[in-house]
Amino acid sequence: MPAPILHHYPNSPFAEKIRLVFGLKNLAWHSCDVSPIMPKPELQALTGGYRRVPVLQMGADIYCDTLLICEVLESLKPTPSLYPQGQTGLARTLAQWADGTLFGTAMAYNFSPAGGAEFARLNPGLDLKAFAADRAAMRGGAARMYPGDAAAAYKSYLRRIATMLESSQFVLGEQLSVADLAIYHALWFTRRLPAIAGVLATHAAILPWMDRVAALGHGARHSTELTRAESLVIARQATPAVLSSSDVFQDEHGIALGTEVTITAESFGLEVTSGTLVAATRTRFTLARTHELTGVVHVHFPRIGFVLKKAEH
Ligand SMILES: N[C@@H](CCC(=O)N[C@@H](CS)C(=O)NCC(=O)O)C(=O)O
Repeated sequence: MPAPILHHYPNSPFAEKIRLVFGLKNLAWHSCDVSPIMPKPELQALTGGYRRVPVLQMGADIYCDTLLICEVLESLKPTPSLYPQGQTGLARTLAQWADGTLFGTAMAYNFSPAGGAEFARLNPGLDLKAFAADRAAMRGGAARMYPGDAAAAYKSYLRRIATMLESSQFVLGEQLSVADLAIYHALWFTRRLPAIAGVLATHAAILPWMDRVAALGHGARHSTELTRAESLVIARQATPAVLSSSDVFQDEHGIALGTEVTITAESFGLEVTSGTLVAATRTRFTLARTHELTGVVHVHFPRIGFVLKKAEH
């Protein structure tokens, strides 16, 4: 089994979610740094186009989106589980709300004028104009929430989260779940901006819970950073894992296995990945594709949040 490689950057909240999964499961992993803005030629050589962060690489298997990465790491090491027994639907649904609604609201709050100025102060090396232009292009013209609306909604959501924590250690009870990690990563970015982090202290339960989640740590991160070029060599020297024969093909699109297809995120970062559809299970798609820098790789996406189409020739 090849060691997991996480393609990420330090400031990425979604990457923090996965770093904490490594901590929860005490997994060994390699880190490979990605630029926070385009261009990202090495990452896109691996994914075929998808540019969001993080991406998990296991040899010549490339897993996009934290929804899927969590499932992959859960199969790699089932305990401690991200999905407590009897609460799997609730944990996944709450995590989806957090990754979508809560995260969008938190980021609009974080990049309101005071938070944006603090971010600029703490990241003097970052070209802020290029960063803002990159994210505006990723939103594809969709507006970000207005600061006042974001502040009001964020405060309501923090009240709700605090209520969930009134009588238990974690949001769904005494066992941590994927919902804690999804809620946590949105708040984590706010906490890194001291000028606006005070909002997290308005409810007594939130910061101690954040400390409990942070205490998971990041697992056994290899002490040496993998270079982007090395990650490509690893892909080239590996062969994609054999697809499980027990996975039932589920066709919802009228697209047979073996068809040339494209996969695109539903929103935010619409770069297209194309390849041959080699698996379509209940929950994920797998494309086989070839790039001169990687050889044949399998790129995996969750169904939820992604659009599958036949390639146009
Ligand atoms: N649904 C995706 C969202 C990932 C996401 O939006 N990541 C942010 C960073 S936290 C991103 O990719 N930003 C643009 C970039 O880094 O290029 C997931 O769960 O992985």
